Amino acid sequence: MAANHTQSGVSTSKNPEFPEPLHVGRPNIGNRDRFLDRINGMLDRRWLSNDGPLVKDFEHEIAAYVGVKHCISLCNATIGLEIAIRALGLKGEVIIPSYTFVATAHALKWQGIKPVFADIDPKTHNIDPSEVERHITSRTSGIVGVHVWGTPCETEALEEIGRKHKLKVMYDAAHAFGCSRGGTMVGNFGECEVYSFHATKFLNSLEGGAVVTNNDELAEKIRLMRNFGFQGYDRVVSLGMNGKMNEASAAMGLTSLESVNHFIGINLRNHECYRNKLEGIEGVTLFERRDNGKHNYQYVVIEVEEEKFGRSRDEIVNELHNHNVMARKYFWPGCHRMEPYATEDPDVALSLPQTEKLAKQVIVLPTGESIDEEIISKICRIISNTPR
Ligand code: T4K
Repeated sequence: MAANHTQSGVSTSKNPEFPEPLHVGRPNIGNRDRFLDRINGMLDRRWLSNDGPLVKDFEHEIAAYVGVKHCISLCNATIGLEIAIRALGLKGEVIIPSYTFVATAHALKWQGIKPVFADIDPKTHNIDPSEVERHITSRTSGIVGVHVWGTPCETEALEEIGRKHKLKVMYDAAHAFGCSRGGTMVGNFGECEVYSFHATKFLNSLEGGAVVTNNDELAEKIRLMRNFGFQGYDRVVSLGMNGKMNEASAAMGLTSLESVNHFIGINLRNHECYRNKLEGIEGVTLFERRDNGKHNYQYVVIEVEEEKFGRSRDEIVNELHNHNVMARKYFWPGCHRMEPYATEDPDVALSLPQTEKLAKQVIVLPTGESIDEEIISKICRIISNTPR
């Protein structure tokens, strides 16, 4: 047996159930021929970036799918967040959850803004609106909600707080393409929303992202900012950067978009299979959305209660890694325990009890096209047989 180091740094012996590692975030690939045709067209045209025809098509198709007026494609969601934050004029302090991928916090910090972490609702894993208000100060300029795992935030409550305190509200919708809150698709909430089309996301464009908004003025500002502020050939009318999506990414994005129903079907099948196989394992609960909106089922998330299961979350993760199942501990330990935030505000954990608790309980399991019932059965057996 070979020595192996897991995410937690614990050295264990490897006893792989699977010859190849099973990764969380394995990309779903649409129709290869359609993708390659698009790539060939791109090469024939010799138009590789800068608002090319594939990018224009992609933006049009995304906006139509979501039912939103504007889609501005970008090279990734982190840059998308930064541009949106800047275009909205956010400054000073902005309230966000700590239970998110660190990009949400970094995008603010990179723009010279202090992310202020509010606690989450353990039922939804999303920012708790009732926790937001107590973090508002005279320096607060906005709220960035994150639709964690694709579950939409409590948008009405957040936007009501925004109106009351004159704060701008926008969303990090990196996980939530194809999801809705009731009958409203994510993409239509707040001032704007930012999708990620990274390889690991439900809809992938290799790398990529987009800001979607129903606000004409904001859309125009963001379009300028993503292209150095250029309006026409020689006229620069604002500060800008290079946030453009390229044509190969748009080719992948368009191809993925043609397969969204197929991807949802596979993810849903896997989700239901995990639910069946995990049922009856005391102390291990599959996270389920409790509202009735559309969902992409991109993340299979379990919560481990050590007192009931008798083994810790980390022991399960180590055991899965031993068997080549590369489960992840998203979003452990929470942004507030990452740098530079931990050093800047060492006591902040005290105000985040739900975040602290959840970050120690969650495991994200593999799903997608490369997973089937037999694999899921084995994964659940490994979980259930984790040694004490
Ligand atoms: N906001 C939120 C809430 C986010 O979750 C994210 C990104 C962002 C903003 C920023 O979006 P982008 O700027 O990236 O568009 C991964 C992704 O890189 C990241 O996009 C994602 N969230 C995050 C949740 O997951 P890491 O650091 O865990 O990546 P890594 O390299 O460990 O890969 C994740 C897993 O995917 C591994 O198990 C391997 C597998 N994988 C990955 C790639 C790229 C594959 O099987 N094939 C691949 O091509 O961040």
